[in-house]
Amino acid sequence: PQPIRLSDYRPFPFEIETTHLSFQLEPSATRVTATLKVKRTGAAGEPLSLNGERLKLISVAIDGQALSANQYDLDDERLTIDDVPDAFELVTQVEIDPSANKALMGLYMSGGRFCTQCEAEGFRTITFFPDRPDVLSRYTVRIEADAAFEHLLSNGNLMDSGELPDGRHFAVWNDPFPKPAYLFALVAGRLDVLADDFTTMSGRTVALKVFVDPGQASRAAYALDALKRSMKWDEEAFGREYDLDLFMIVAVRDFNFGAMENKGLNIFNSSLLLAEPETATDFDYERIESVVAHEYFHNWTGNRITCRDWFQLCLKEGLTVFRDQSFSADMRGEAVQRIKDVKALRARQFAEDAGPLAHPVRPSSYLKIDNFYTATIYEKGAEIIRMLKTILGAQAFRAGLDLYFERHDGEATTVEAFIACFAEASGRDLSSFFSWYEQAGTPSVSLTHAYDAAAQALSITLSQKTAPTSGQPVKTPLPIPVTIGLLSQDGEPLRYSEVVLLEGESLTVCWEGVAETPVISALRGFSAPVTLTTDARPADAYVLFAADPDLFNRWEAGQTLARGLILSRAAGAPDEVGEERYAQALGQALDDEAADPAFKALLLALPSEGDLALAVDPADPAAIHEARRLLRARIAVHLGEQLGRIHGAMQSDGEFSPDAASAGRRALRNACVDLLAADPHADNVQRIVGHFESASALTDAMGGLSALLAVGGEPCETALAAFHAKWRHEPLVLDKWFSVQARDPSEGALKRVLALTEHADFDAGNPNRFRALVQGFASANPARFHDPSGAGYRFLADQILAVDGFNPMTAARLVEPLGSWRRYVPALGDLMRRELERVKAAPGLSKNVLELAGRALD
Ligand code: BAL
Ligand code: ZN
Repeated sequence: PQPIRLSDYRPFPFEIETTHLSFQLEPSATRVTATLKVKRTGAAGEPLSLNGERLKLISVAIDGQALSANQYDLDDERLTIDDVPDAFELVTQVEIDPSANKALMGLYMSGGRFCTQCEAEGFRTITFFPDRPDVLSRYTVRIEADAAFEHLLSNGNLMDSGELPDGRHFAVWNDPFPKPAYLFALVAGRLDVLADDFTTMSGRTVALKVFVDPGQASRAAYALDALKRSMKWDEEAFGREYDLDLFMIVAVRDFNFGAMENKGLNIFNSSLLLAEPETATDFDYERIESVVAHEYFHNWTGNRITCRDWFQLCLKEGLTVFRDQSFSADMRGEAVQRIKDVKALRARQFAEDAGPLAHPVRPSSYLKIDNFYTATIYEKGAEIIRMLKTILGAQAFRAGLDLYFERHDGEATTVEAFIACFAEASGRDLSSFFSWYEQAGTPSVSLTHAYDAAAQALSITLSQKTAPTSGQPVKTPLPIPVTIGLLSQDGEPLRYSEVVLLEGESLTVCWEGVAETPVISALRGFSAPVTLTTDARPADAYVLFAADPDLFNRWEAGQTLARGLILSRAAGAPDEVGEERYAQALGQALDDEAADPAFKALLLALPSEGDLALAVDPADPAAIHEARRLLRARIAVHLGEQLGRIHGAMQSDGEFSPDAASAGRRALRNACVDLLAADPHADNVQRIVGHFESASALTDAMGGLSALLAVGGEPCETALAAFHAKWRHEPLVLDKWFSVQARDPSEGALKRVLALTEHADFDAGNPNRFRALVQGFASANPARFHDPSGAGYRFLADQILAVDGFNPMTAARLVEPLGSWRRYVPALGDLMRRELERVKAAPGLSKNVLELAGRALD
């Protein structure tokens, strides 16, 4: 297949002023009639070429005249009409089979209901249309179905509805805002609704409706509350007001994405919408809050202003992630949120950047755009926006964003146009900043310093380097904001934070009046998505760990110390004195009465095995796992009594509340349980069993179950069986039962995972269940995925091939764990590569998997 290239972009030569869709819904034979008002905007003589896949064409007519088959060309991907007037009405009628659609793109059935997912290119499986984001049209949608499909929903405002003969009914929707086809949505079925309203800053009342499976309305209350908070926050933080009279959200169980921002009708994976204390963890509550916000925020950053082409995906995604991260920071505390965001960035994006699937935030070619809904586009895209704010300052940043909203509202635009608004509003030349969008790879920044006590002068030298990535052998220096502060050896502030902008390959700054030998706290708040090495002494990290007023860097100092200790041990040079000192410092940090429990919980978690593997070349997952296990055991022994005490002190919450403070207490008590499992003597096991058995919130039940898996044996098997018996009819909770076993690093986990694929409750057709088991194992269980026999790799390759047959998007997301084969010791890397080769050679492979497997092997 031929790649699509950014450099080949051409505007569509027609405008579609209005789009009228009429749906006659039947699960296996839905009729779709599309009436398009078309006007030529390009050169005379250009044919009209529409996307269309898996459509059974019934008829096509121009201005009321039916076309015969020799008047158009039809292939598997397009309908092309050579000879069309300059302005005309096109009517096509097609038949589609939603019940056979297991790819979950376009119109499909989930739980007996009709629903859609059109981003990026699903609309072309519904009707013939220019399915590209720069063709904006005003939609009217008429839906007709059996009355058993009680709610008939689409974008915009409800214009009409009523009964029809033969037990059928209809609804007509109109969306006054021009939109690209990827934002189209339709839902039809029996649903319960939780309703409320919101008064906007200009005093308009917006009706809010959340639709869920019958009987589940109470589980939507938190999402609805998060929606109202998001609407208010976007008015206050960015001056953005909602624009329709109605905002709807629908939860569906079978969904490839987390959620989708369709205009006025967001569709959510039910795992990111439904929450009650017994059936959702605190992590779920956090995710629901942030994803509800994310999809709502898209109304301005994505919908009102959309992307000219799919290469500009980060224009809406990076910016919207930045907005949802800012919202979450305001809701839940800046430092804790930042640490969580950076952990996720390192786990997913740094790993992507370090392997053959590395790509720029704005890529320049692709086979399937579905493959670019990546951590790089989303999370690194958000980091770029964050750096822009850091470099320009909050005021100029806001002015640039206001200009962007004002200038481009109603348009499909580009990253260049976006950056131009900030350059204009701030008066700064941002041309070098643009390289952040075009250059893949994580820059390495090194910091060295010299202190002259007599002159009380400190000089700091920063330098940068980015390793070559696939297709980009030569890298240019990037503008990197490095926020730096100074502490005294006693941990007192010597100098407050200052942003140093490293623009060339290296830069030296000299600071006068530094009264004593400083401890340097650099890259505060993780001011840029880079890896930092410094010439600091280990003792400095202990000063930062104990006292840095920048809480991100306080946490980071602990991670740096732990990383060093684990990697030394993995390399065969354990530092037992250092490990004791670290455990002791951790104990002191836990005693800090002023610190937030959520922050302490983060301190207790050692760097992940994935994070550690990124720091060595080649990585030996077994050695890393063992070294990390031993450090955890040492901490558990050293702090055992203290951990038990904290666990006890964090117990009583009274009535459950999902707020950040209550969640922080639960996070800390579960972090204690997690560590105590590393020293499984009888008292600790008893405490963990008690924790699991007395859990009323799912966070505690999952924390207990995970710890019991680490302990193993009879208490573990009893707990797994009890959990399954209790929750086997609750799909979202049962997903977690699969996931916790997939992530269990104990020996024997691979055998358990293989057996679970045969379990009656396993369903590869449901992305949530499939990802819980297969992605949980491949991405979150390095110790067992990298089994020296290669059985873990074989399992993953088998699963990719099985699922690719019907859901290529979900299959392709699993290529990455094998794709990183070059980073591992050859004995493992060779086995990984061979499985990738087997996948790539399989007959009938989708373009999605072919593209990623191909890139991984290049
Ligand atoms: N646009 C796809 C889902 C999301 O990022 O919101
Ligand atoms: Zn998004």
